[in-house]
Amino acid sequence: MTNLIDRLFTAVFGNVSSKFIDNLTRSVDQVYDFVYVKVLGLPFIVLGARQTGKTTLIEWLRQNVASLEDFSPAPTAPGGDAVGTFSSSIGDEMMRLKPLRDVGGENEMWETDWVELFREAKPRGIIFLVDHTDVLKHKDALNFVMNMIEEEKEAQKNLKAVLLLVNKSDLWLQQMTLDKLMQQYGNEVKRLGQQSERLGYKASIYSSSVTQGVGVREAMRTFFNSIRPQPR
Ligand SMILES: Nc1nc2c(ncn2[C@@H]2O[C@H](COP(=O)(O)OP(=O)(O)O)[C@@H](O)[C@H]2O)c(=O)[nH]1
Ligand SMILES: [Mg+2]
Repeated sequence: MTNLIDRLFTAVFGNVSSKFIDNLTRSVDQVYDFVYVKVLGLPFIVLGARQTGKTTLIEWLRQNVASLEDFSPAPTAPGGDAVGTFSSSIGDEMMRLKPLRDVGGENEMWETDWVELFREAKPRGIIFLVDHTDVLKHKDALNFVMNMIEEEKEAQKNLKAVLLLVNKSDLWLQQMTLDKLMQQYGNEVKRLGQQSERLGYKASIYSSSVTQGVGVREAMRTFFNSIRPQPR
């Protein structure tokens, strides 16, 4: 019998095309990638520079999604009201996103740029992952994402949450608070707050250590509560 979680969990890993990277930065070693994820019918994307912990986060989610409040995958959940209706309404997008017949759930590489991904997936949420290094690189990419949200009016309508997850706290939280670290992102944080108010999505900033399991459950719970369909 296939694991219920596996059936309710889709993750497509992809590279960001070189065109996108050229636009964002001239440096070859600064590579970005993404994961497109769908849990219980709710699509979201995880963006960020390589080595920030995206794959590790997806693995954490796969193992822990059942323990996130409101996301216990009861056997009836896929047919249940809110989620079921929602799933069927994004059916077409899913097909277009997965032209390679069967992605087998994970590890299927898919090349695109973030704008194309955002346009196609119309995600309910974006998780933007950074760590304590390379602040300039992360700021660049974060600004790019906010521009993208601003410009893509259609996809923008579906967006309910943006989570900025500052990962690897086990490596920096002893020396620095999250507030202190975020001071380096002052303009971006301000812009995120203003944009979220104007466009009506929930912006949040959390620190986490995905490998140590610190802070990640709380961040994910907040994020999922924001992207799941709210009862009218
Ligand atoms: N110290 C520390 N390392 C982490 C954490 N999360 C991920 N890593 C490590 O960072 C490296 C890159 O992680 P990965 O998930 O492959 O990053 P991705 O490129 O964004 O998918 C791996 O060696 C992970 O074990 C964390 O919270 N703390
Ligand atoms: Mg990865």
